Amino acid sequence: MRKKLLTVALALAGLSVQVQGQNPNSAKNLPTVKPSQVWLMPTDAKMEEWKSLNEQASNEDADLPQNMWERYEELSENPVLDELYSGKCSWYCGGEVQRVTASSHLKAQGKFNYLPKNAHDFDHETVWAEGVAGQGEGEWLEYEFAGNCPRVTGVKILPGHVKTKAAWEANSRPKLMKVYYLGKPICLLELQNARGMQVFDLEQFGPFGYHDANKPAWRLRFEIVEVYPGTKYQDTVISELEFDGIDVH
Ligand SMILES: [Ca+2]
Repeated sequence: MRKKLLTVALALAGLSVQVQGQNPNSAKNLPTVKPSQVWLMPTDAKMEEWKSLNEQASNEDADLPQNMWERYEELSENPVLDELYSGKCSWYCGGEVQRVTASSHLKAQGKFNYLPKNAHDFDHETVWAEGVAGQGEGEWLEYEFAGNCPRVTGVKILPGHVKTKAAWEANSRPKLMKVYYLGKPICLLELQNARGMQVFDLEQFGPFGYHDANKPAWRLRFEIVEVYPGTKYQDTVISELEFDGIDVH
């Protein structure tokens, strides 16, 4: 009798192992989300031109000739520049990220650092780069929000080192990222191999957060699952990872 019970117990244990083998947490079983929009960076030449005009336009004493203003406005219409530098209304009018952390980061080199906060500083030239050997699969960026923070429904990512075309090609960029909410994997983001801002709508899984001061802080994690390899370095880089959402305005 005891032997029979043991056999049943082992059979049940075997079944349990099999069920775990089909764990919904494994990457294959998660829903995949493609970008709803991809906004390409301006060419390097246009970016240099915009930067020069932007500097002149920002100088209060400057009196930019009409044709230069028009050119500045024309270049500023690039959706990535508009998103990062126009100061237009967005989720950030009420939303705020409390902290950005990462599993690792590349050591500073000269005047350049690769800290996680660089992925959320609204500057396309500063970047987070993971700091482990190889392409950084399994490394992650994590964002912490306060309980009263407006809720999040989407993510905008500038993958790779977008500062210049050369930097973008030389470094690796994420191809597949696993999103975790409250520590649980919820979906995979399938990024294009494109030097531009990639917009992911995640309403179907959210909204994330509470918009309630009585609730605790919460986190979203983005883990590198697969990469598009760089031609020169094995460092996987993210220039920006920002949010969109509700409860603002
Ligand atoms: Ca940045």
